[in-house]
Amino acid sequence: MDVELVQGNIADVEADVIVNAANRTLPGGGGVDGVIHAAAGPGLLDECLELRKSKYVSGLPVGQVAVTKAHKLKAKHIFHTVGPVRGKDDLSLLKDCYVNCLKKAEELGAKSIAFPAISTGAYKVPVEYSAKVVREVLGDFLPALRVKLVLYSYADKAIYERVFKEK
Ligand code: AR6
Repeated sequence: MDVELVQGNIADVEADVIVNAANRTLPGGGGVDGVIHAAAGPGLLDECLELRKSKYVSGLPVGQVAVTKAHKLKAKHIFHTVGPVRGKDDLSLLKDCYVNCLKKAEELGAKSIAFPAISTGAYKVPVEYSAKVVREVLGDFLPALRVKLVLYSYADKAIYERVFKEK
């Protein structure tokens, strides 16, 4: 398993797949979603709105993944996944986000994938909880691809490092 913890802006990370922490209606938003849409350009929003009309009329379900082109990002695909909202959704669905993205990446023949810490911003899931979920998924899944876990702050990266060392 090839896993790397990275501190930085996910839109600057090199990977075949960049994962977006989206919302159910796919129109873009703040946080990672805003940064990815800004870097990918307006074509991404058009594609997301089209997907919503054609495939996700009642919204992308929590834990599922929608695939778009990367537009102006250097990646091959952007995966849009919706994490659970703390206090509203079943938090075990966070695992589904990671598992479904990894499965889809393998299906598409991607060699690398970059994840943000899904749900740990606007959706208020603690970073420590997220790190434990990701550690478990990567332990179970043994992905053949290179996984980059992108944390926006050094403090969040330190939490991931600590949880990953507890293995
Ligand atoms: N690169 C990497 N990580 C980042 C970046 C970045 N450029 N910017 C923020 N983070 P969030 P969520 C971290 O809120 O909790 C949007 O409006 C951030 O510090 O992006 O799943 C969507 O449209 C946090 O640790 O995603 C949805 O409505 C993590 O990324 C909603 O927010 C996730 O924060 C999704 O909320």
